[in-house]
Amino acid sequence: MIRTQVGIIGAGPAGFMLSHLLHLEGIESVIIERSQKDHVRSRLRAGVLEQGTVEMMREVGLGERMDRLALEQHALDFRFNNRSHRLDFHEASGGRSAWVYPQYEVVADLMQAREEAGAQIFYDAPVTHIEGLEGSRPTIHFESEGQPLELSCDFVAGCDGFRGISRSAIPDDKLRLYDRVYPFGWLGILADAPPAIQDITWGCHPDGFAMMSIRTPEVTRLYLQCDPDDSPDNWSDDRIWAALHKRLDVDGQPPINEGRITQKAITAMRSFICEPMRFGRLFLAGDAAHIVPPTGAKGLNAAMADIKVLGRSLVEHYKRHDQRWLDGYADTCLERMWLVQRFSAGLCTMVHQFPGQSAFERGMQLADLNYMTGTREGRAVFAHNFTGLPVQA
Ligand code: FAS
Ligand code: PHB
Repeated sequence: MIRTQVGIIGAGPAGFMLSHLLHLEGIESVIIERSQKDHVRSRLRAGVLEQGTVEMMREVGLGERMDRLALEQHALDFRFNNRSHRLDFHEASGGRSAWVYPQYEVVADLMQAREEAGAQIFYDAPVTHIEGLEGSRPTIHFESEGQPLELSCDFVAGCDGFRGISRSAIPDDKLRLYDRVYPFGWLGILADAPPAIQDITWGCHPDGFAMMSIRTPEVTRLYLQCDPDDSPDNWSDDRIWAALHKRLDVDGQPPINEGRITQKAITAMRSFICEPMRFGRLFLAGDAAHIVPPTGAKGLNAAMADIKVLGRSLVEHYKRHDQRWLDGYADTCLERMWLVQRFSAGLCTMVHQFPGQSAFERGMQLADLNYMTGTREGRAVFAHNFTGLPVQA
């Protein structure tokens, strides 16, 4: 039987950041991860960090490489009615920004920090079940190198993502699940093509949504709204570039740059949230508790916001024997997460074309886009949400 203070299921951004935060406070943890280390490191996923996530990385000593490589973003260029509508969220938020710094870089920084600190991390080690959550010493059962192992701990952090096991450890009669599945997905590509402009660009076109985002000065991440059941094999490079030009190019702006496509994948769209985020000594964080459509770039950032609260709560327990933070964890995270859900779902509805959408609904979308980009109040609401809502921790 292995013993620790906090057992962490999942070596994604949430699990790694929690383990790092606890280590900085002298609190022990063990991470158990079902995938192999290389797979954990190589997953593409998110690309944009909110101001609060960047500040958190700096506060925990992980700012140096990020500040060297991250690309600070001040605006988002909305394209509709064949025009560019630049929304300067830096100005509209009183100087807050968003940064392009891909999730795989965040994970690499966290993984390196934990390994340098000698963290105990089990890779290729699926958790099979958790017991004793309503007692004082839960046990996490997992497999490593074909052998069943057990981890005894004070608390379990369920950082195992949407398809993890920890949420299912909460009895059905205690769980309330809220779900919305969208009738479209995103075909995401990575291209060796420099960004045409330095702002992330959204195309809100009658053919469907498109985005040009940035990864490095030489590499762009591009997305096209597509059928959720579509296959990347149906999208030749020519078809991809034709659709991106049609949805993103407008008068008065340089057309998007083409280049060698190095990655193609389709992501489904979903809004999901589970209540409660705590059961006994189990605390859910990140995608284990909630999913947002990637439109608002909130998935990774919402995970980090949960961890900031959970880290503070565990420190208050261990260092000051104060239970109030742990007792308030779920409510604190859920209050903020419902606002993040609202922003992400609202953006998703505003910029995508829905099957069978009426002309009136298209009119409403254009009215929302004009209000959000064309008024000081609309820009302020977008900026407040896109650069990141405050975290109570
Ligand atoms: P993660 O899913 O990152 O990590 C959970 C970990 O738990 C995984 O490593 C998994 O292997 C492990 N695990 C699961 N079950 C286990 C078990 N039984 N035992 C042990 N380990 C187990 N967000 C954005 O903001 N912008 C985007 O553009 C974006 N694109 C995305 C594209 C895709 C295809 C996906 C899937 C997600 C995307 N997201 C995006 C959201 C994504 O970034 C998540 O929000 C983020 O990874 C959440 O981090 P974690 O909560 O740590 O969960
Ligand atoms: C991304 O670069 O992956 C990205 C950028 C902005 C968004 C969503 C995703 O709103």
